[in-house]
Amino acid sequence: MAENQNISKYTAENIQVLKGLEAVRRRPAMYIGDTTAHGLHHLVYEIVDNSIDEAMAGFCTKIKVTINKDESITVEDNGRGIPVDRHKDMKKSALEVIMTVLHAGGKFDHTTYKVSGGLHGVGASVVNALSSWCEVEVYRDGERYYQKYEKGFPVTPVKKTGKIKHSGTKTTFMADEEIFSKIKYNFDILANRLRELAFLNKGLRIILYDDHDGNSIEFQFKGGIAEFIKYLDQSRTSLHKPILINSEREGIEVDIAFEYNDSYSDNIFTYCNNVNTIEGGTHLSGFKAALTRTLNAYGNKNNLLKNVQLQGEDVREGLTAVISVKVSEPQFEGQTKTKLGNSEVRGVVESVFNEQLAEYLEQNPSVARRIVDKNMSAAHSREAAKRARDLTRRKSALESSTLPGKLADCSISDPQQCEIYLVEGDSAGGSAKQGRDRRFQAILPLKGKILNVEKSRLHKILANDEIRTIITAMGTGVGDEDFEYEKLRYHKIIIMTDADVDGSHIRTLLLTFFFRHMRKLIELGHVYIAQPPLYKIKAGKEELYAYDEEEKENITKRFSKNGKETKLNLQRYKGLGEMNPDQLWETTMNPEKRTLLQVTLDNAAEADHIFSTLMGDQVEPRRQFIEKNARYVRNLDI
Ligand code: 0RA
Repeated sequence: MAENQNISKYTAENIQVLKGLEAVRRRPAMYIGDTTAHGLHHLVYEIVDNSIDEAMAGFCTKIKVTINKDESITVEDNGRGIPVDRHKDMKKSALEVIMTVLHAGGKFDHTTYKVSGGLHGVGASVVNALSSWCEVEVYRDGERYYQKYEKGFPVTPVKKTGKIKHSGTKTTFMADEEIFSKIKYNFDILANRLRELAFLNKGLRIILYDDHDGNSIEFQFKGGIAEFIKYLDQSRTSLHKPILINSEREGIEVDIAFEYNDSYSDNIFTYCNNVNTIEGGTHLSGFKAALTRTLNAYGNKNNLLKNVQLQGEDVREGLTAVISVKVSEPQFEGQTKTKLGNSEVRGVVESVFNEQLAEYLEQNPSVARRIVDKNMSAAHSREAAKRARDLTRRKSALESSTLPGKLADCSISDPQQCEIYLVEGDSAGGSAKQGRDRRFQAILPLKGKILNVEKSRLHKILANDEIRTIITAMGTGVGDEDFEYEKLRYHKIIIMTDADVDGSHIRTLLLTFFFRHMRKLIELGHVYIAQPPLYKIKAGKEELYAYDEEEKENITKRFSKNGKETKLNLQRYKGLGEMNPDQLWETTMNPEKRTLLQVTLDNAAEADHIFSTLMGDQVEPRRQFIEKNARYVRNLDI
């Protein structure tokens, strides 16, 4: 009804607006990815990105995000304020155009902003279209301006509402419950992205406030990505202070910070215009090429290499690096549109990094020495591993072509239809084997503790039987060069452990392994966590399962109201082994009934921080982390 009235009011030049908003509401996933929690949080990032653009242009120093009690979101900045003057072509205010016309933000106008963030770059109009209501206040030239919208349509004109001394923009929106399955924001998810943005935009103050409980957090990093490196390596022992490289060339701004630590992981995070380019791209390849070349050149010149040629993997062992480039017309490619495609960026990053790293090494010989020593130790270990492999080549070739004996494989061979359960313990493994649908479900029981991969080099990890079994079952191989996604044998990898401390430890060990050595499987959404029930409740003849405390409470309440004659019998499952094969199938494995928790990787830097803290050597950061995140750790979902 309301929309029809709007149509009759609309003139020819507004047809464009109508079409745009309709398209967004009809196919929201095209614009924000999906309409689950992921898409919901994306709305906040879209609005924040506009304020970040204003900060990158040098006019905004502070952004405040508020989760309001009614689950609306307010984003306020102290920039210049969105212009409110009349837009020549559109015959209405610039504010209204930005809020209602698809792609009308500054992003398509390079005269306004040289670079602009945002992955989708869809802007405020998309958030507006997907909101039941939205209000914008603009503070500009001493005046306050206000406009309100519903489902993207203006319901008031742009009005003056009083005088104000400072400038800025304040947007409040209420995500539309007709579009989103659940409207509930997660403080930690928002905090993690805002922290990342604060690291990437040196000096910018970003505040997150939750009006439900007064919880708040403020980020401001005067050291920018150098502080990002310290944060990432908080639980690792670094070999030197972060090295910083910064330059602008051919209109491309390059910012690099890195340090070596005594671990074996290779941790490079790349960004273009504040977007985390998970799949890498030209900035990453320029960086890698320059790192290998410059360290070899320095080592040779100073006789530190002794006939060894450092390989890429040698110079990346124990490296934590953040690469951030700002480009005016970024091209995002790849499976998840997070691979930087601009070819000119490769050369710029490579030459800037070559020159400045060489200069740094010349000027800091003791740090340079420590770095090359670390590289050499990695090279020696790689060569030793290769000799060992060559010696046993015939044996391992045989091994890798046969599937592990304890794997109960499925009969279907199309990986898309197949799933594998990694099950804790032989007894639960036995029940799973009996209970499964053997056509498409494979079972791999795992015995004892899995090796903590956070503390070992790849060749040692590969010497571990349990890990080798997992790799062989997956079919993909591991490592930088040897991982072959196309050979993945199961498209669902389901971790099924007991709901106790040991189970959660094993789950974390497995997740750490996938995160460090088969990250793509997580990135592409192949890794899941099974959700076995916590309780069985017998009410008279009925048998019910409760998967969390809340569900247990609800069920018990319902039956105690039903009348006194129903007898309740509550059984708490301590381990998977307490369920017989039928029960395990019914509650946890039957695709028609089970719920699986998909492991997602929204924020790779935060996931690294979590894993290195949980699995690393240093006790104090781990203790603090677990104390602060007791609830989170129990349901670790990175
Ligand atoms: C001046 C010019 C333009 C944008 C802004 C200020 C501005 C926009 C936003 C959005 C959130 N906060 C903001 N602060 C300032 C350019 C407008 C255009 O080119 O269409």
